[in-house]
Amino acid sequence: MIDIDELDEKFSIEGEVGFGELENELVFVTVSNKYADCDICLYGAHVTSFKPRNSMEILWMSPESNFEVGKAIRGGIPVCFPWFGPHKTDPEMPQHGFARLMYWEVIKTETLHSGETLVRLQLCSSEETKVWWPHDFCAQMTVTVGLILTVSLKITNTSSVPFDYTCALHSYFGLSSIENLAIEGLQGTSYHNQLESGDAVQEDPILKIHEAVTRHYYDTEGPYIIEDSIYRSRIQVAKAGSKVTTVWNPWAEASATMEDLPDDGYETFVCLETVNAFDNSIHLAPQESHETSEMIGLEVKVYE
Ligand code: TA6
Repeated sequence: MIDIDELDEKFSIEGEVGFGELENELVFVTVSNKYADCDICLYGAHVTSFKPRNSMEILWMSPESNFEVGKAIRGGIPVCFPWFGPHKTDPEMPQHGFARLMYWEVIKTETLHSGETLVRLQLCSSEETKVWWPHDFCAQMTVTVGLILTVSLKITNTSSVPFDYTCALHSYFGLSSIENLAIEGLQGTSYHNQLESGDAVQEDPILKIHEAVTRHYYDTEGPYIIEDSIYRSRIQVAKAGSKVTTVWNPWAEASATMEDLPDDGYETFVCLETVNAFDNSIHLAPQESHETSEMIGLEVKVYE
């Protein structure tokens, strides 16, 4: 049971950081500073909203998302850990790991000298996590809210034996329409097409999406631009500590089968995900850490 008064007492910052039950009794940290507003759900360490001051919402949330313990939130930035996608050997295990299905603990809030706000959440191994994964670990999700939103997932191996994990910051970006989307920054990179089980190289400087897409781009550094010609927006997505970038849109047929997505939900978002998986799973020796980070900001382009 989360005690909101206790959280407030320990971690609220007047006029800047607060706590409350926002969606169906799930507890959120709300951040508001001179740069932006941001909501982070403690369930999953899940950023559900990032709105730079005087600007549009950057992230997309499904209007039919579950906000219920035991189910994943659809939209925002799901944290996938300690595996990305289906479990390697056991189809009964939750897709994308268990980190997005657990409450994280708040361990720090701070106003930085820049006026940005830092919020740090933590999930460490316990009897509950060991039902799914046998390893001792500590995961920290640091969210820094400024004109740029930085989300950083740091995993530390707190055991005496090495382990491997995969992970993703599975970000959903809002669009006027998928037809108006152009993603820049992937030209010349090879990718695995999960839907056709084949590999290819992206020749075009711009990726446009006209059908279901699940592509895992290898050896990618970023940054990327998500351009929306009707919103006249250019969202820049940069990353660090990640070698794979996944682009996902389910399109109509799959959307219709997903209970937490409207049938036409695919029309107004794209996922551009900061990933470590496949040939780039992370190996951690005892006491070693690795950080996977994503930096998201809006660039306003004036069209002639
Ligand atoms: O990252 C792409 C992907 O793994 C897709 O295959 C698709 O299933 C998507 O993530 C969403 O997964 P979820 O478990 O959140 O429905």
